[in-house]
Amino acid sequence: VVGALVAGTLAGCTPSADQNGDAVPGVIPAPVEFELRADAAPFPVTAETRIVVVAEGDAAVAAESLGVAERFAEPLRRATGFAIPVEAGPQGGSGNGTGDGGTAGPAASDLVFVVAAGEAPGDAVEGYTLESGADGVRLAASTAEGLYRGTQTLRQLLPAQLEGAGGARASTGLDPQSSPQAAADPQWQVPAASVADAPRFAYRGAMLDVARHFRPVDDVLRYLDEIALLKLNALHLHLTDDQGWRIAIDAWPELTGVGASTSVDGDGGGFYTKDDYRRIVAYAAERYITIVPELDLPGHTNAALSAYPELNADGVAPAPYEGIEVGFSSLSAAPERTEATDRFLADVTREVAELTPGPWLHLGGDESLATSTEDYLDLLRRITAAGAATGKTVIGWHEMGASPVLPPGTIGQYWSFVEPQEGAAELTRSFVEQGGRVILSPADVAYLDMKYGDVADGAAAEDPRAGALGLEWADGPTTLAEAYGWDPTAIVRGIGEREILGIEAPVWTETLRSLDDVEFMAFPRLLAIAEIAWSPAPAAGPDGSAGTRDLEDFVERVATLGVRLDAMGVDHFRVAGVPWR
Ligand code: TNX
Repeated sequence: VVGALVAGTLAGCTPSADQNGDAVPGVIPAPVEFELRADAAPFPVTAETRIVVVAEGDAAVAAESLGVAERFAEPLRRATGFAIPVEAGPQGGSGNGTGDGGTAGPAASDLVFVVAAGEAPGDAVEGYTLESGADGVRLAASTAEGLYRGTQTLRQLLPAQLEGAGGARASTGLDPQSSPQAAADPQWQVPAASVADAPRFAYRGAMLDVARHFRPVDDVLRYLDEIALLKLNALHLHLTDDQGWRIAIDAWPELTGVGASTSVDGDGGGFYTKDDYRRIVAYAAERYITIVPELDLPGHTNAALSAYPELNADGVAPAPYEGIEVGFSSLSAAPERTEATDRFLADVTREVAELTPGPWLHLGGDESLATSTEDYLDLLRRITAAGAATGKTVIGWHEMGASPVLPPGTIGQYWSFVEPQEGAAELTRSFVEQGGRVILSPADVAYLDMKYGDVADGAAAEDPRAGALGLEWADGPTTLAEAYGWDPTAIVRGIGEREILGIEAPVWTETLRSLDDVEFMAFPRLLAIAEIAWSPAPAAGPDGSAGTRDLEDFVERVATLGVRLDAMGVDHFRVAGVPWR
């Protein structure tokens, strides 16, 4: 039987071809255990197919699980034309399984979604198991969240045409994009497979800088859809910077009245009303993604300073800023500004925290180069205290580790290089020494706004954006292989598996004017970061040395997922070294 497996566990899950020579699906991020049985009959999706949801526990869990099933069913209905009803199974608990018209027990033609204690490997909140074959599909998890993550694997096992016109993109209600693949008539089937999966790190994030260039709500919703496919569970919104303040604050209306009018290069302003932000939070929650709002303080504050003279050391509001320099602006630590500054800090942190159901509030702390160390530490103390007073756990860029009085549990976000630059390692360890943990975003591998280092080939060579978009300060351009080839536990001495809350890939938008630009920079490199965040560490070498990931296997799966990105209408750079189809 072993010989019949075309793919084994992570180390050997090389995609292969079925009897027709068609590529079988590869899944990104790679599951912990993944077997595809090419010789076994697949599960056919037909007009009879139902999704039967069997949820143990209270009615809320059942309702939530039905919601997850509905979100999976919608694009499948649209793409196949089949009814695909979602029904509560015998233990569904919502009354659907009894009386006349009650749901019959699961049949071989059904997708059965189970949510019950003990179903996920290790009972992990986000874990799931998946069994598929001719006698049905069984997707099981311990929570609705785990079920949702599992549906993203199931989605990747179905033909890419699932995502085409009328597919997942259309479920956002945003202009659906057709694709060349949408025309073809695919085999609606799930290959025979066994999957057991759970994430390596609890926090798997993407960051979008909506301050340098504002992105409207619909663009953020699209990006949420895209990162959900990769099982990311956090979207960090960089809401404020020198070039714009993008979130309405009732107590300080000119933050957006004045501070949201500009962006880099004068490309127009914009901001989120509180209802806009609530819409983003709700859409993210349906995908089990936590919104992490960032108010970048005390530096990166020209937009706020331009709106309120009383926040400035000299009492004079500066002009709006449309350049891309950093490190020139700061709140003031002067005694005569204390009252206004502390009122500002209390109001902005409270109002944003009130809008945010997630546990985190990111308060920046980076590149505060316009203050003395003494003033910086004084401001940090007041900023983090204001943040903690909201009840949220504070996150800060690693510079915030300079503060010896961080609120309990404060999380540090590391943005130096794979080889830590001056002081970054010490600053990062300070968070752990004070009881917190660390999010890793090493800029030379995880900053998706760095120019592509991959030499383009074929048609890609003619894509002028590869040379034009992005910055280069983080040790030059970054290749897909570099984004994939780093080990989170080997960055900062003393920061190992237990100290790492997770991994995040930021997109800064100084040079990025549209969602297409953002997507182009993020894809495919975000696939690499998502896999590092979710998939197990590669097995150590026989001599105990750190293992390396299988780049060849990865790029094959990137090529497979590329067809899906096309169908979703997600712009991406066809980097050299990937056998794009
Ligand atoms: C550094 S990383 C910044 C941002 C820039 C980015 C550009 C960090 C905490 N600060 O202000 O946008 O580089 O790559």
